[in-house]
Amino acid sequence: MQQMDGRFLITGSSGQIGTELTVALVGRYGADRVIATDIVKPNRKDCMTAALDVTDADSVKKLVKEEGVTTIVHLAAILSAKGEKTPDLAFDVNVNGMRNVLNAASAVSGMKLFFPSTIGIFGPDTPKDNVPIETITRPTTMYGMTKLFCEQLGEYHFRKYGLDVRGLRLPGIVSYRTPPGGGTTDYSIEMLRAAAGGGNYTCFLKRETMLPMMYMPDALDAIVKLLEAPSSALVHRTNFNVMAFSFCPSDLENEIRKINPCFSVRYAPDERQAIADTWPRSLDSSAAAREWGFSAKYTLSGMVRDMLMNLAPLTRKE
Ligand code: AKB
Repeated sequence: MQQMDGRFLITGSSGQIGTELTVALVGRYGADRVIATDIVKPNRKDCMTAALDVTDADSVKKLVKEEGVTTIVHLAAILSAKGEKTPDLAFDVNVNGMRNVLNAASAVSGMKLFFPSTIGIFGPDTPKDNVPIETITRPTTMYGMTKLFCEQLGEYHFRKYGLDVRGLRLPGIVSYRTPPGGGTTDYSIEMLRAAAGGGNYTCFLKRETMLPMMYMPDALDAIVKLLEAPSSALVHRTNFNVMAFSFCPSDLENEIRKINPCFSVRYAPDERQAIADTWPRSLDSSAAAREWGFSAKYTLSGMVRDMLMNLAPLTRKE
């Protein structure tokens, strides 16, 4: 178990990444070191839990102060597809939530803050392949615009108040424990769930839509590595590009078919296609590798095998 003073506060802990990252942090630092929060009090027994609305500045400040929080993992956010349906909510949760968390964090000396940014901060003018950290960032979605602002607001707190802020631009994250909600890359998980349940799938993106992706164990490993990196090693702060591999829906379909030859996908792109069309195909993750040792272990075929094996018993229960 790693030694640490103070506690982790996780916002949005009931979401796709939060449910698994909470388990990882409890395993690494101990149950009494982790407070899992979400807008509805999380239903879990492995650590302390609380209801926390990140748009309520006073509640965020109070919890941080009263519970001796020294690291905030700020995951609460509205993702791309949901953000286009509810832009005001996305603005409120993503921008005001981040501002409240940053203000609470900067008021405590020695505080560390992690938050995920996204490939959504890129836009149609960004080059498509091997995209560097510094490039044209003109997102066209509310999600992308708010997350780009979060990166910049984080940098502002680092420069102005010395807050130890760290952030990653995550690609699509594939996982089986908690379904994601409201993302554009969610098709991949839906496809794998359909295959594991013995059904076929209608995909909301075109078969050739190539996007950068990563399997959850590699994402958790990346977050923990970035959190634990010595501050002095970080040249970048809130905008590390990371990805494991790129695939398009038909690559995933073909990979599933190697295990389940009867599986088939129908392609019926909807409004989420326009979001995916503005995102890059691949990212240059070399700064993350150089500055804090990022590496991803899973390949597409390894991920598909592991997903189908783990989803089979879960989809039987559903
Ligand atoms: C989404 O699809 O909105 C997210 C993301 C790529 O940030 N998974």
